[in-house]
Amino acid sequence: MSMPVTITMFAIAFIFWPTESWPFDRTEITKISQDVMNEQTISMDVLKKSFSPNKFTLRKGVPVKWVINVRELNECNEAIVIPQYGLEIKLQPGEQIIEFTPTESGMVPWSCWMGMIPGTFIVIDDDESKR
Ligand SMILES: [Cu+2]
Repeated sequence: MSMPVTITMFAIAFIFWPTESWPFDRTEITKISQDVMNEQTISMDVLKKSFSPNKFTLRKGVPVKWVINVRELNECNEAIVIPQYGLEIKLQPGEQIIEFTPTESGMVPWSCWMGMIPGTFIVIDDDESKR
């Protein structure tokens, strides 16, 4: 089989290959990597006297999944307030996921509902993190 014939056959196979079954579907690959770029997940344990960790750096404009693992629930830590976002999160034992998108850069303090156990989000511009 001469080279030009082989190339032609491959070209024909490529043209008639059903798009759905083509293993290297470019649109699918692009979609997955965009999803990774377009969300940020943070995890935190709720303990008797602390949130651990209690300081997170977030990228502005990127949806956040805040995985809260409540291990030692009590009257003090049963709710988290984020005044700047107007959020009050009631906690239950076990894992819960809070989703939000920070729209402004800067410091966002939060705490237990009594203000005794503190925490902070540091929201940075996406441009800053690329530099
Ligand atoms: Cu408290």
